Order: sequence, then structure tokens, then C-alpha cells
Amino acid sequence: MAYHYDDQNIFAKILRGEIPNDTVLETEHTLAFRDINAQAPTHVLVIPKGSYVTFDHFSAEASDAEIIDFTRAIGAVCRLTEVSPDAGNGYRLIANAGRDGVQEVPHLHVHVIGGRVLGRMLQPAR
Ligand code: DGP
Repeated sequence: MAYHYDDQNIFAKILRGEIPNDTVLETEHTLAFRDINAQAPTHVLVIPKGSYVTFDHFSAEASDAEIIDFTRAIGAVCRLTEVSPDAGNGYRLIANAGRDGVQEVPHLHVHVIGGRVLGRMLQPAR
């Protein structure tokens, strides 16, 4: 399968430093920054620095080092923002993909959301 990456997407611009961001954590392969449209007291986006559109793209083509770095960074953000159940009250991870997932920005991002009770995972289908 061939994945197409649009390097004009907003997160590619953030990674190139063309648009500012409120960074929470930066590692060799990963950047985490606050969502501009926060849905909860903690709402951080964790993105790989590599050009990956979705989680399935990333899992198929990223190196082991990128995958390890990204996975550890997500956990680190949970601890840094104190939503980890060990320090706070829990969180939800979301990675939207494609049309049905209602993905707005075509660069893989995991939302780390917490700081309030989030309710049920999905609304009933309409
Ligand atoms: P999604 O639907 O999963 O693709 O969510 C994209 C998220 O990205 C959405 O919650 C708003 C956020 N977002 C869009 N543009 C920007 C931006 O320029 N800066 C930041 N920090 N977040 C953005």
C-alpha cells in the first residue's frame, strides 16, 4: 500500500518552525504540544517528526526507534501533565484517521485528553 503525505499540512508547518506551538515535550523523533482547540484542561497532541499520515501508516513504515520514541513520549506526556492515574485522575488517547475517523490534519497525532470526566467514548450513531 502506498501512503500519500501532504507536506503542506499544518503540523508539517509546525515541525518546520513555520507556525508557533506550545511545546510540552520534544524528543529525537517526537513533538508534543497543546491543542489550539482544547476540549479539556489537558489536551496535548503528540506527533512523530517523520512524515506519517495515520497510525497504520506509522506502524507500517516507521523505524523501531521512531515507534519506541513515540510510544514512550505519549506516556511521558501523561506523566508530565499529571493525568496518569498514579498522579491524577486518568486520560483518554485518541488517534483519528481518514474520513470516518474525522481526521482534520493529515499528519499522525495522538490526542492526550484529561483533567475532567470525559464521558463515554463514543456518541450513538446518527
Ligand atoms: P483531528 O480531528 O484528530 O485531526 O484533530 C486535529 C486537532 O488539531 C484539533 O483538535 C485542532 C488541532 N489543531 C489544528 N490546527 C492547529 C494548530 O495550528 N495548532 C495547534 N496547536 N493545534 C491545532
